[in-house]
Amino acid sequence: MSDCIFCKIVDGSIPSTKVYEDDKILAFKDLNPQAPVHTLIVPKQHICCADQITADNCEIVGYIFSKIPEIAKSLGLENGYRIVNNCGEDGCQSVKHLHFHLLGGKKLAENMA
Ligand code: D5M
Repeated sequence: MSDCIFCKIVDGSIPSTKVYEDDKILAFKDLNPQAPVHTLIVPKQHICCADQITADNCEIVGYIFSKIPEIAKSLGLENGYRIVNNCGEDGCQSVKHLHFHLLGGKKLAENMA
C-alpha cells in the first residue's frame, strides 16, 4: 500500500534498523521503545490489522510466530519476553499494517491494560 509507512519500511524507502529479514517478514527496532528491547515484526504483505486475518492469509501469522524464538534469541531475550498486537481504535493501533511488538530486556509490568 503506497501510503503505509510499514510498507515503505519493507520496500526500503523509509529507513529502519533491521534485526531480522527474510522473503516474508521483517523485524526492526521500534522508533519509540517501551522496553530495553522493543522490536516490531511485520509481514511484508500488507494486512491492515489482526481483525483482517482470514483463512486465506493466516499462514503468515503462524510463520511470524515460528520465527519469534530465533529473533528473540538473537536479541538476547533468553529470560522471556512479551508479544503484543494492538488492533483498531480501542486497541490503540496507530500504524495500520499488522505488526507484533516483541518486548523484553527487563521484568515487564504485569498490568496489560
Ligand atoms: O504501534 C506502532 C509502533 O510503530 C509504535 O510503537 C511506533 C512505531 N513506529 C512508527 N513509525 C516507525 C518507524 N518509522 N520506525 C520504527 N517504528 C515506528 P501500534 O501498535 O500501531 O500503536
